[in-house]
Amino acid sequence: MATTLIKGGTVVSATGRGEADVLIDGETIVAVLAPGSELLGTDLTASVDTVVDATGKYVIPGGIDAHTHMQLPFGGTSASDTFETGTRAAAWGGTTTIVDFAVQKYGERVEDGLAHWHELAAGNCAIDYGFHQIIGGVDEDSLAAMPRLIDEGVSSFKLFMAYPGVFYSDDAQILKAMQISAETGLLTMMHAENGPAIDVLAEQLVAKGNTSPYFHGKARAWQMEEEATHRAIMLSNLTGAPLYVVHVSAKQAVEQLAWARDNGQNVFGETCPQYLYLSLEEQLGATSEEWGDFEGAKWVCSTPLRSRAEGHQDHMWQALRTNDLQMVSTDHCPFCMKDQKELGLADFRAIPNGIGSVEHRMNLMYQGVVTGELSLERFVELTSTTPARMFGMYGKKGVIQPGADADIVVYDPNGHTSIGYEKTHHMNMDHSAWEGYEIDGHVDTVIARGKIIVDDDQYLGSKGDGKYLKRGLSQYLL
Ligand code: DUC
Ligand code: ZN
Ligand code: ZN
Ligand code: ZN
Repeated sequence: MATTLIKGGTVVSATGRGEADVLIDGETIVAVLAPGSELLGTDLTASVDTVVDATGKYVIPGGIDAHTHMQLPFGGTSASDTFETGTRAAAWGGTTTIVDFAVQKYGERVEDGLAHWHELAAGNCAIDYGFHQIIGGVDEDSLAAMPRLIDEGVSSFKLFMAYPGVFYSDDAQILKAMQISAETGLLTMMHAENGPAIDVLAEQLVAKGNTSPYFHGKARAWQMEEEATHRAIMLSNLTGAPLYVVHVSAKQAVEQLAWARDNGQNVFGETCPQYLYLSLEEQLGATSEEWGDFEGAKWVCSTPLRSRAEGHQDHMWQALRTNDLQMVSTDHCPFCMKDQKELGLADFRAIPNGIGSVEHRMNLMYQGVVTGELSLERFVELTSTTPARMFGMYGKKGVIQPGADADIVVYDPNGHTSIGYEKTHHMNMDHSAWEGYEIDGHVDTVIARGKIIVDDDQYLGSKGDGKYLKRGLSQYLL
């Protein structure tokens, strides 16, 4: 097996940092050594196959993006990244594991939905991948199938309180699914927005001629997120189901989660880079020669971007520091403007929802370290260690220690990354939602299960490098 030594860097974990060399044998980390690369008197530098010089750089566990939607069918089209293009873009940005959402459509067998997702991903991924299961139709069959997901390595499922007629679950369905969650340890993931009420607001806006992308955010008001988050929390309280609320963007929803956690409930929340950096005001102001005020469609996602004047973004950063929110994922769900987002030119309700960020999450979150919003250790915890624990991968993933998979990023704090469509863009989209972002930091080397897949701006990976990850139960279960 090939051996690699990462030498001279500062190894960072969720709990601390220190200068150390990391020895990799094949796919696995075998030692974290005091600086100097000597093991029992042997100079390793001379005896390994490859030496990676990490002097002056951070050596961090590879990013884990636990919320992606490659090829998700949505609004008559499908998310534009395949597993091949999306995982390659992820690798470029220092993410070495994704957890994507397999879809059970209404009326479909859960097993068939999952099998289809395996077909889409198998042999196509640059990095390791796992699945959550979207339960798009809670009924007797899907409820019976849910416990069997655990044997398939799928230890979490997602329900939608939004999107009536598409993926939606009502309270009775949520209650039944949560009872199974409580019994089995399957983690309940919730898209918490009051979909039926949102649909009424959206219809009323469109009837008055308010059809532009900005009104997507007006219809999906923060009250709709707060209310649904509270309802999910109370159903979790009643049933004892562990609850993970995805893509939290409203400060009032964070307050619900904080309240529940302070009451001793096992509930968790994730936010995404778009809710930290982007705002409804910027979306309203967005215009271009090509698209006019439809430019704002680039940032149509759900939950929506929130008002900066109302302070949501600042509150998200704060909640990441105080552990009211525990993770940052992307909700990567890319759509091109041409032929996809433009389906909603006349009516914002027909704009496919989603932003592509899988390539940029690590850099965007590192920028939070630069600006003093996060410590370096908290950055590692939010982007890798907690995702690994939350979704039953810790030990193999999320940590640099002997026995762990050698998923490692050498990150250069003195490097620079300019984000934009013509620049560092590998996602299969015709624009970037992050145009013009300048990052004080750079992903220099990416190692996935021992293989160097990105090295100094060269891509060395290939499709099929990534393997399916059978996940265990959440390591946050009580
Ligand atoms: N939100 C999005 O922005 N896209 C896909 C699904 C979702 O809930
Ligand atoms: Zn969602
Ligand atoms: Zn999502
Ligand atoms: Zn470089």
